[in-house]
Amino acid sequence: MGNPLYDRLFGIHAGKDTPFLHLPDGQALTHAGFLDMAARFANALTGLDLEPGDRVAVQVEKSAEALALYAACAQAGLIFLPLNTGYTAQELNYFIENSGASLVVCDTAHETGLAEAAQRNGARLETLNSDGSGSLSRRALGMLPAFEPAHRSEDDLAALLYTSGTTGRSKGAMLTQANLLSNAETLVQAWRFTNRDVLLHALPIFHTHGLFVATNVVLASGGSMIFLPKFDLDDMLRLMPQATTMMGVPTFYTRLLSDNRFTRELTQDMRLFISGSAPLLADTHVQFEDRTGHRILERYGMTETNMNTSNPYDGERRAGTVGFPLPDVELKITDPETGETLPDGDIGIIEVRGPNVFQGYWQMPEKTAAELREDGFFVTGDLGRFDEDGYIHIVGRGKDLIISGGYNIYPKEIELLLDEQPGVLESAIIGVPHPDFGETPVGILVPAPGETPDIDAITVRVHHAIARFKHPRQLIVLDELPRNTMGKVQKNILRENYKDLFAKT
Ligand code: MLC
Ligand code: AMP
Repeated sequence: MGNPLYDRLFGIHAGKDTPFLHLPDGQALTHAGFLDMAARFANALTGLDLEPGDRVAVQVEKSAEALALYAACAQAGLIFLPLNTGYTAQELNYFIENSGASLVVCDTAHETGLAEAAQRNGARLETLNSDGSGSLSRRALGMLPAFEPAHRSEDDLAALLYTSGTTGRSKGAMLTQANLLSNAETLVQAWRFTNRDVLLHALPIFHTHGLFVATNVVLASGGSMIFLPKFDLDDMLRLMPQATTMMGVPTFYTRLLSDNRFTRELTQDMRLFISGSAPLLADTHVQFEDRTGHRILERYGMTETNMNTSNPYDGERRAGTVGFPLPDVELKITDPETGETLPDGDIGIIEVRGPNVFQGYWQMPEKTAAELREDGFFVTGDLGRFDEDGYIHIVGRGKDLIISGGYNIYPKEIELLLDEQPGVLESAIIGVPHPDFGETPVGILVPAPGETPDIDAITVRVHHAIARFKHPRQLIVLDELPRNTMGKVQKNILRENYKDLFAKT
């Protein structure tokens, strides 16, 4: 039976002394060296009594070892559960409990904070730090650099990725080996990746974009990555001449354009720039072409589906659109009320079906049934339309969601927290335009009768409870929220009133 994910992404590189990761210290790790590291980790994991199908929750900084842990989970048949490094202990407790993780891997700095949550949920706790040290690495170092891959089928789960929801509770999207493999292999073809490509990789590796789109595509094509711990403008400019491709969220592109050192000459050896995870302004697309001569290739995806659409490699890359459905991906635009397919040109909800679409939310059958139709179409919650040439335009969201620098923020989660605060009657979180992050959350608070909410104290509690990127950038007190005749809060009015809060001056 084998192990298709391991065999087709990792095993194919056995024995190759070609570079895979160019690391910040100037060293390169070869494909063979990476596989040795992964096998040692796989031995360490099974040495902890983990068995195929167990969940491994991982909140660690980006490093070669962190990526090897992903490979090790594939090799040992474990379900990889990567977590944003910004999550607080309170948020992590939920993920550990909900997933029933058998092992939690974290930075030594967070070990004490997580010990209780791990113990309460019967999970083991091991550490892995950004420099590769930690208790899990120590175990791995004592192991053999060889591991017989666990038998798995394409239908077995490979990863569980948590994504927040409009009800405020995060849901674990179940992704099979086939979901990941089909998408990686499709994207290699669509974007013409080869073993000569060098990808400038500055994305985090706890999300679909940096982990599956970027890493799996490079693995499937046999190329290499300049593996940066995070986006740093100076590093990007310095290393761009050594790369052939880059993937980024729109903030990467606006930050690059904000620097005069980013020129046509600097990008002359680049073959392809890809953008996604949030809308790329048509203006950014145009400015980028004016400055560099390159047309950014925009694509559209989700945690639940990997990539759905892409602008063409050879044809026109149309600014403000996300291109066409990928091969084998069906996409339709439906009426939000009836679910009926709408005529081309009409705006409706984007639904997708294909080998990329996930299997449902971990142990949440009702939520799965609400979004994944029996015929296999997934209701994305994004609003879109086809233009006359078949390009898909994303024109908005049918779901209450804010995307800040490529990170999703669900207002409901923050509103529930604000509503609990002393002196607060109710609240609304809105997304307003932000020059760097695209959008940023702002909180509107309505005081309980006769009370004055203590904004400083509320801010401290919010900071303790939720990750930094979700913090409202400003809290504003209003006597009441605007409502329509049905009593529904009119967020559109609030968004309009505060749209210039962070406008460029
Ligand atoms: C960091 N901060 C953010 C933030 N990232 N706040 C809001 N939104 C963000 N995205 C916090 C930092 O902790 C810091 O807090 C402060 O904001 C300013 O930090 P910074 O130094 O300016 O930010 P930086 O670390 O440079 O990060 C910005 C970024 C990063 C845009 C480079 O967020 C990033 O790499 N985003 C990519 C996200 C991504 O991969 N998304 C893909 C999801 S998958 P303080 O307290 O220190 O001031 C998906 C599917 C698909 O959506 O289609 O791809
Ligand atoms: P996530 O849940 O983090 O995977 O985020 C998925 C969401 O990001 C989608 O539902 C879209 O709303 C948004 N998204 C991803 N790519 C694009 C894009 N190219 N343009 C606009 N929105 C995008």
